[in-house]
Amino acid sequence: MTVPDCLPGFEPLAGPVRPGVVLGVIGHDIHVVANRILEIGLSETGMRPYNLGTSNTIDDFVDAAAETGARAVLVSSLNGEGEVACAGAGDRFDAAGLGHVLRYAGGNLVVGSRPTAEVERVFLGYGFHRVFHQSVSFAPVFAALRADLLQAADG
Ligand code: B12
Repeated sequence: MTVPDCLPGFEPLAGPVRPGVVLGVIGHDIHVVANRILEIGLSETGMRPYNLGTSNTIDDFVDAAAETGARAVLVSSLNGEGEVACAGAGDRFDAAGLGHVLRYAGGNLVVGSRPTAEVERVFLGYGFHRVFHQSVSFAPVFAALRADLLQAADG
């Protein structure tokens, strides 16, 4: 039996190697389920995941992107620590000469209940390109990532 390289609808992106994507959970947050599923999904949709697991700072994502040449980072926060820990994320990437690296944040990004639009505004202000607060499906994340990577390659 031939095992397909990618899920149907997610054929390999152009280029000699699969695009690298760093993912991980920020802060002292122990929620790992979405992180593990995201890693599997990235592989199955044509990406090359580098999973940092839990207990990361924004600088860990910056360092990993520099070391791997990743084209995107996916930052998870489920317990809400992200609101403090992600502040200034875009500036950290810019300072490392990695302003071109796509930055997504997702999970339960703040402590307690807040309007999604407000949470998105905070994280976009931190320099993330896309924000998925309490989203329910992974497929739109992978579709958006592929579209953004294609657009970045064209631009
Ligand atoms: C399982 C669970 C636990 C387990 C975790 C086991 C483990 N090792 O993973 C245990 C029991 C240990 C636990 C502990 C705690 N938990 Co808990 N936990 C949950 C629970 C029930 C499910 C989380 C889960 O795995 N869901 C399944 C995955 C697939 O979904 P998800 O995590 O929601 O992620 C989705 C999206 O957010 C998105 N996503 C996630 N990351 C990313 C990243 C990117 C880039 C993108 C695009 C998308 C994305 O993708 C997923 C699919 O939609 C949720 C409540 C709930 N029903 O969601 C609470 C919940 C996350 N926990 C919560 C809390 C508060 C805690 C504790 C602080 C409780 C305590 N006082 O001790 C501790 C955490 C301590 C710490 N240091 O972090 C809160 C967080 C509230 C907040 N943000 O304000 C929640 C929401 C419960 C609640 N309603 O209050 N928890």
